[in-house]
Amino acid sequence: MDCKPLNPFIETKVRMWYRLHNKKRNGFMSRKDFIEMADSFIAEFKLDAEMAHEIRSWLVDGWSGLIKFMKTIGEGTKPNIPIDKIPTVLMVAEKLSKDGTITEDEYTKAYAESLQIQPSPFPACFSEMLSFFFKIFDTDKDGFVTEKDFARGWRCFGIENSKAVKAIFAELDPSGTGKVDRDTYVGAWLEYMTGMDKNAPLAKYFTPDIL
Ligand SMILES: [Ca+2]
Repeated sequence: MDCKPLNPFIETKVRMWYRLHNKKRNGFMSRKDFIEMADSFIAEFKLDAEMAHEIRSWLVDGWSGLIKFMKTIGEGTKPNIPIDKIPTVLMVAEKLSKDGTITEDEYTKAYAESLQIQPSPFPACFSEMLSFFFKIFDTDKDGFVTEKDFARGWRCFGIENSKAVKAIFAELDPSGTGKVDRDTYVGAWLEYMTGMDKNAPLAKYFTPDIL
């Protein structure tokens, strides 16, 4: 079964995100690329074994994680994973489990499937992942992320443009407190991946100029 095309604005944003974290800028992401990305976080934030394991499961095996997450939807009832509606999610998870490469088109299609099945596992699963990253970035555990830690984290994702990162941080921290809380961080990413606001902080700055 083929899923509907994504809304063009959301598709543009999903493709932009793929290009941003495709550090080699070669159009392909392999298991090895995701392992390298996880390793850069582990080194930069000196993650302990438990956190290192968790970041690998999110970054390297994220699509398999999404499939597992779907088993938790409808708690108390028998999980009913609509396999026929998410063929690209399954294919991408399978490829990345075996060091295959995924393309931008495959990533975008898998994303569309995961967003369009009902109930979509994406917002809840993605929020959990974002909260985990926030925990990493909040290095002094005060419940806030500073601009410095924010920039360190985003560099690990492959976003080196410090001017853009500074501008995004300023949008997330409009009163200039120098810190951003978890709900603001998670909300900004959820808006980026699922929302329609063209002036939202990430949508505004995640443009080809940032690459
Ligand atoms: Ca902090």
